Amino acid sequence: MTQPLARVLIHALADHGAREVFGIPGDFALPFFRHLERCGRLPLYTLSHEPGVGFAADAAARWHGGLGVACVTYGAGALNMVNPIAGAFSEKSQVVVISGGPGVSEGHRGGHDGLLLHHQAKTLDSQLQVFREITCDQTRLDDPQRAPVEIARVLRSCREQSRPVYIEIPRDQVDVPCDPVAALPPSPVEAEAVAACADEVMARLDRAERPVLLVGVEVRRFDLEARVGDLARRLGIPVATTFMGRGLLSQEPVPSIGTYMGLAGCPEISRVVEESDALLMLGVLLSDTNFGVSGERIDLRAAMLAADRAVRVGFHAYPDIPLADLIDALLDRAPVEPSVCAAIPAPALPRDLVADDAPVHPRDIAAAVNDLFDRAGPMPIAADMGDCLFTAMDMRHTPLVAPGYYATMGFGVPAGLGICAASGRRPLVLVGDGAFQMTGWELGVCARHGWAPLVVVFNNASWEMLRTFQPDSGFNDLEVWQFARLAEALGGRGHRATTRAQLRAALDAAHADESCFQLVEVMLPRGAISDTLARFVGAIKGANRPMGT
Ligand code: TPP
Repeated sequence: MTQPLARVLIHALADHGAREVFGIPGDFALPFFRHLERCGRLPLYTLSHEPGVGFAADAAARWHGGLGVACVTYGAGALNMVNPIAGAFSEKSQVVVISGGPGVSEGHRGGHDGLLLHHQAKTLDSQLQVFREITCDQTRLDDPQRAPVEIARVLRSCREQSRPVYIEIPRDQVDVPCDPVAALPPSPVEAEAVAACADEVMARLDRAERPVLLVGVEVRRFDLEARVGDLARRLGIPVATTFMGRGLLSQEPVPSIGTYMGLAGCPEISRVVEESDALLMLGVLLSDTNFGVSGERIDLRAAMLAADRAVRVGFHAYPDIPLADLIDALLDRAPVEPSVCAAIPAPALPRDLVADDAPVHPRDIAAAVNDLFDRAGPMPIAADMGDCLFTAMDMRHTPLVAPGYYATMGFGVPAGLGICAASGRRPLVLVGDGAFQMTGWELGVCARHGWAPLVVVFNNASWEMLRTFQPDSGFNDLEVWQFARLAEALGGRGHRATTRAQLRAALDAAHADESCFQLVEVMLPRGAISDTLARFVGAIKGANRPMGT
């Protein structure tokens, strides 16, 4: 039975794993938004600025392992979302961009016969061309006959490749009758290739004396945490997460040794991973941040890597092996009962904050958060780029979303809102003052949607991470904004802490009040940075040193 094209798209999104839509309308998107609201299949959360929409959709996708949907208008709206979608592409997040577009009947104007269309950049296609670069599949729904197969293909690409996709819906096509979308079967996989690959991986693990599992974001993107946890237990292999994968398997009882960060990380963890004689990397992105700036400390040619639907075992390459298929094949070959794992203690985290009048150091924030989690239970964390993310490495292992590789600022607050929508849970948001200046205003939408995140602003009146790279700079100084005072104006409650005693009191008060968002502004002296950031910057400076110095 046919339905308006907009409805067909909404149902297809939900059937492929979307649970909500984030968006900001515009005249090219109004007809689609009308359908979204009336259809009611997916809740619609409007925000204030398109970067926030993109980040929230990305975080929602990361959280529930389904599709995150970002719905915007043509030109001024969609092009405003290029940065978050580029980040989602880099970090393999399943975001669907839906943009309204010029009607099919308007398509021949734009320069040929007179009037240009507002929001148009260079040509009517410019936006599609831009998104071609940062999405893995695209379609413009200008033919209702083909629309169901186009939608099915694009949404399958999003799921299978775990990268963003782009769908443009011309504003005059929204109500055109259209057949429903039949989901495509998974792309075919050669079972014998999977078996051969799993045999080789198992043989290497069996021979090894010091095997280690290093897990990365694809494990979460493809909803494989429970299966990987099972595999680690049955094989009796210790598990480390990458920097990007921090938070993975935090709900699983696995022999965890913490987060690997190479030179930037805890030396004991680095030693275990780097000295492994069979390092199995599952869903790991080979990036500088994941490998503590340099991959040279690990012999990547000897390691085993399953990512991007391919597996590399030493010099052997197996194309077209989805991560889930490999893990299932390894589980088939693993012992049924758990195996003993030689204990490798995870490093101690800061705890037991001394609540005195001393100024606050980022380590104190980690201790205060750990104390809070110990007392009241852990919260999911959304972190921005900046020292707040490095400080999060000293917090208890709990689900975390953060731009650990693409490293864009502005992610933290909207990502926290994405978690609110996607999980119904209250997140802890960590954000620097510089990043808060970019997207912190999105907290103003909390009252409308009934969200009450707990936000901690690391206020050092500085782009401190950059100052660490370049200590003699003046341009990294920021003014001291009164963020706690802004909270009330945005419908929340603010707390300001300058001492460690005030920090504890502020966190406790903020945690106790769930009636609105809470903003705890922690004043930090310039130059006070986490040990992890200090090591990270030191490692980068070392890596960039000219040869021979
Ligand atoms: N613009 C974006 C969108 N992302 C970036 N990563 C940068 C610029 C470059 N950058 C990296 S860290 C940083 C900047 C500007 C400073 C971050 O400042 P703040 O949020 O206050 O955190 P802090 O470094 O003080 O911990």
